[in-house]
Amino acid sequence: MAEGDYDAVAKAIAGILDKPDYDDGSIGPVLVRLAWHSSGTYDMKSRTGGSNGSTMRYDLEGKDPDNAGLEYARGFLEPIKAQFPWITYADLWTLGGVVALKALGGPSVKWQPGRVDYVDEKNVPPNGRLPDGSKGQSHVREVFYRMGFTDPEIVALIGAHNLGRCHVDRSGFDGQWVPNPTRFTNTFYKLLLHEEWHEVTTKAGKKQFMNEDEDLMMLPTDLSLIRDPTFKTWVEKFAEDKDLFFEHFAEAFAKLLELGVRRGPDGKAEVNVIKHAHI
Ligand code: CCH
Repeated sequence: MAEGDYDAVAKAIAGILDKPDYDDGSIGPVLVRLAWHSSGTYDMKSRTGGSNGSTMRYDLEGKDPDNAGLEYARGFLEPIKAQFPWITYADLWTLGGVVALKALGGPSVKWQPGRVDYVDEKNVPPNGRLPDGSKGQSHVREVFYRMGFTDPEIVALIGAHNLGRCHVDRSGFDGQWVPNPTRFTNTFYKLLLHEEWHEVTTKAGKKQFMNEDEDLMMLPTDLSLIRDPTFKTWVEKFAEDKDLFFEHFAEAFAKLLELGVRRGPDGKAEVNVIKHAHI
């Protein structure tokens, strides 16, 4: 297989997405989450974190409770890494999300290779940079503004909750957002607006919201998208117009995967240096 043939890698990833004995029959949703969590550590001010470096390989980030369950996603991609040893993990994990999204009916997302794998754990970002589902709109804004996103981008990105589910043994939250969690559409926004949501406490003690039939759920952060008037205008637009949602999502997801990736003339990304305090 020719080195640098990313189309071949993408095809191989597409070939392993169906997995009847896992969750809802597809590893796609957890691959999308891996791509997001590997990128969502970015801090615009210090220019640290992000998908470059594949720092989740190191325990400090890999064992962050916010990343619980992503060891499955990383494991699912190991056979692909074995088949194409020249691809970096940082490129593989982001490409995995792009391939999964498309295969599950989502938009095509622009993706570029060139991320490197850091050779030590010096530049692993600290825990606590990813959003906490128990919180509200000011927390959501704080976390996503730190990455450099705008309100419409935030609402579009969280629309990824059209896919997959919460696992009580991973995050403490429990259930799925939409009836078909392996088909990427704008159903999440429609349900946010049109279902009646009431608060429940999960077996793990987390507060979340359920619809009247108690077969669908929302996180407090999801509900904040209709409690905040600016967010809500975007929820309404995306609920009404799937194409508009897809356009916004594709742009914002591509931006997410590029955060902190500064390529040199050779196409390879530079190291995002975390300055450690001098003691
Ligand atoms: Fe998410 N997400 N996410 N999410 N997420 C969870 C699952 C998925 C938050 C919390 C959670 C984004 C934004 C947010 C996915 C994609 C994205 C879970 C359950 C929690 C909790 C984990 C478990 O138990 O397995 C919070 C909070 C925010 C923002 O406020 C963004 C942005 C994206 C992608 C663009 C996907 C996909 C899943 C399903 C994973 C699976 O395993 O099925």
